[in-house]
Amino acid sequence: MIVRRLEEIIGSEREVKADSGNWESRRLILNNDAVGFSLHDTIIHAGTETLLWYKHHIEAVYCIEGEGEVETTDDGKVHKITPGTVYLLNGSERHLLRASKTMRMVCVFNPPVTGRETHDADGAYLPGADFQD
Ligand code: 9YT
Repeated sequence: MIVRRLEEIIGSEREVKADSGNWESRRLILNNDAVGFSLHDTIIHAGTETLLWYKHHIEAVYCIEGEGEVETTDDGKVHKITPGTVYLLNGSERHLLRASKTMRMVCVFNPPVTGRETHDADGAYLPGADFQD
């Protein structure tokens, strides 16, 4: 069994901050834990808009604090996000994530991220296979 606490992750290499300053992601479970998913506690800062497009990953995003919206860019559909809302990117949807109040999200990625991915120009993470430990 593995036990980790957010307080150990904050300020460590498992805490990743976006270059844009829009979000930070505290990676609780990563690829090298070898369980088939990664689990992140992510903060999306108020007043930000982020274009994301996970072409190689499925992501579930569960809001536990704050308020915002997610828009799928193909069809312009906008979904309000409040605590208790989950959205599941099961179709590689390109999307815009906006926070009106700072949001705290629990994110699960399959395949798991390694912790070293950076978003490319499209807002995608490269496949984990390129980054195996
Ligand atoms: C909700 C979302 O996709 N935010 C971007 C960061 C990502 N969740 C991550 O790497 O934790």
